[in-house]
Amino acid sequence: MTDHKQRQREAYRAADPAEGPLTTDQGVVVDHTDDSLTAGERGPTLMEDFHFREKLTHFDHERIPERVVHARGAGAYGYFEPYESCAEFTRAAFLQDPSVRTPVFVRFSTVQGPRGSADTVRDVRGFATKFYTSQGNFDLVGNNMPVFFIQDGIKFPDFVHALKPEPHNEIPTGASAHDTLWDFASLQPETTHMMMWLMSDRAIPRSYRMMQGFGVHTFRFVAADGHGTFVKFHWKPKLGVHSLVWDEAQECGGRDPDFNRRDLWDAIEAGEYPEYELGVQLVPEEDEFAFDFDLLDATKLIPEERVPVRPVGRMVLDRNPENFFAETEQVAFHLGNAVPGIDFTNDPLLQARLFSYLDTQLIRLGGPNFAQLPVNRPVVPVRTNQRDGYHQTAIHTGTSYTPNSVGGGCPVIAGADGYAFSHYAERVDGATIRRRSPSFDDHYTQAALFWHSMSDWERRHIVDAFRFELGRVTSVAVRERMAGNLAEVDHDLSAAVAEGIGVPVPPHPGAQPPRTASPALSIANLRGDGSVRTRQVAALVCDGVDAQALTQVREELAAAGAVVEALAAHDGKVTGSDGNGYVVDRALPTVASVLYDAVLLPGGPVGTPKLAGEDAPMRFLRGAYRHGKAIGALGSGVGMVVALGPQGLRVSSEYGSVCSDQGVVTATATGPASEEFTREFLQAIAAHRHWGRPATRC
Ligand code: HDE
Repeated sequence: MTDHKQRQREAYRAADPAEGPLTTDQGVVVDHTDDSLTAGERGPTLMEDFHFREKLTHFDHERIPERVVHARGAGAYGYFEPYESCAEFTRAAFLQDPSVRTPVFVRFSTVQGPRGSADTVRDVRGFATKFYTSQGNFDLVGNNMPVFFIQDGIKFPDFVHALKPEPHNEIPTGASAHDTLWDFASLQPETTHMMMWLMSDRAIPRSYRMMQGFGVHTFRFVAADGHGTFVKFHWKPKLGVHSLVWDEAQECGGRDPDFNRRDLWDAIEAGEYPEYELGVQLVPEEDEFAFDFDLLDATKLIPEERVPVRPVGRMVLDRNPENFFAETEQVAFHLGNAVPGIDFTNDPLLQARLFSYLDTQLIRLGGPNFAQLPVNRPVVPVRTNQRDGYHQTAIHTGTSYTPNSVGGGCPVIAGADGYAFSHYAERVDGATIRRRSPSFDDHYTQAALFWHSMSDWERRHIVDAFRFELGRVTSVAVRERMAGNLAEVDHDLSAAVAEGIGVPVPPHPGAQPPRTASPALSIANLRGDGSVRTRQVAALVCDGVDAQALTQVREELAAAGAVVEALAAHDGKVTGSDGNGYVVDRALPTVASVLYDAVLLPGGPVGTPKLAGEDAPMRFLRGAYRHGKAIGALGSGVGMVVALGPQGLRVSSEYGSVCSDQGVVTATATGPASEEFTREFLQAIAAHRHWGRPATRC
């Protein structure tokens, strides 16, 4: 290579260096960037100000089209490592060797809202993982729910048009409670199963770190000997599955629209790396027809009790992106990014996605060269005959066709020796038809399975969610039709919903689906490792706070991994009962109880009675109580709990005794908290929410 070419390449690689003076895009150093070039101090701006024009032009073009769906997202880097070799089922390299870590990038998202919409809306969450494997990139583009709204991808534009804001006024943002979605759902019974999931607490996750992920479709593993096995992918979060309360989720949308994004970012910055276990459900090909549903139907799941989820590895997210746009926005997922050992099935939803993702990147990223963007680049060499196009950054040399002799035959074509991708040779024959398979017909059995698998409180939440959503639908016909669909799932469910939305209870359809349950579907059974790591605890303090109690409980909670913040009416410090100053982490007016998982009331004879008489702390406490969050009260802090007027809740009344009822842990003693208090409080926090709480008088 000539010196000139070498220098050019080096200059290219060194583009955007961190140090040195400001330049133009051409590398010309500029002496001024705050005033445009004008003819005289008050004169017209001159066309020859190339720096001004370049700066503005670039700025004008800073935005790219947001994703049609999943526009709102947050990403993180990490790694995946398998527990053991999966060679028996797949030759995918990243699933072979426990000592090999495969880098990953994950993007979590909501579906309906635009880029700037709130995080805590009722919606499905995207859970898309790019594995940078030694065989090229593998993308597992999943959701936090194991089924989908429709069975055939040709219906996706219809579904998304119905889900998106109404076309005339672009309302509602990020929400599903509107006429067009429910109109579609009521007319398209295949959505029923997914609608049950959408109305469940899964649709309002507490954190991206606390939700499951699912590949949804049935994929195919292919082993080195060529045999195939059907596979469904599952991610299970180490911290368990936890959700918000709907009322809280709505308030959160206003208090902190970035709630889930911030939570992910903060946890990674604090070294609390989110961790998920990858599991697979494996079905031998000979069992393809062993189920009472079709494995190719994405509105169905395989109950875990029927085919257990086999853990195969773990993923840890340990690095935040450096630049949101460059990485989280420009990442381009595609179902067709598959590696040898992982293949597709004839699921018609999956097949449609194989077209759509590549197509969407062309418009979103402005041309065919998006795989060259750093976040999309594989970690293995890329040798193609693809050339040119918008935003080409490679400087190709040599020939660009196969076969060639001029270029020495390069790049050569790999032989059939097993390391190249070769499509699974599935036998296919049939007439060309436009008709759904009758094996996709049953839309209610699994919706009923989901319903009957729920705990009492999950069922209550589902009924409330249907009442909320349909209660916002203006068309009575849609409300009635939807109640009719639900009657096919469970008549009691439809009656409870119908009553809430003011439509007649639909007639009993006669037969009902079996009342079977799959315990693995209930989040009541998915509590994770029971730890309180990263749970946010608000300690309400004021002058005169019991210094010993505050310091001790704070330290004990922190030792267990919880994050405790002291909140007071003002920033700065409060003076403790020992006369020392205690730092206030946040002023109460800047926060709200919805941003915390638990409340600590450390007591103190002077200040706490005053707190009980103030609006802001009591509002904070009332919110936490109403949303079922753990509350720990010591000494005079117990008085604040009593001031709420919880009817029938047991609180500690005897000096020194500890009482724990429905996640409210009280101890009337002053000074250091007992071991029993801390233990009970930690358990209450780990339980996440307490649903049986009696109402309060205020
Ligand atoms: Fe997507 N989907 N999808 N989807 N999807 C997109 O691709 C599409 C489906 C999912 O963080 C788009 O790059 C069709 C199921 C996630 O960047 C688009 C169909 C599941 C993400 C697209 C589906 C998903 C997307 C929009 C029906 C769960 C965000 C921007 C056949 C298994 C990825 C983009 C990210 C994004 C099309 C159905 C998950 C338009 C046509 C089922 C997590 O290509």
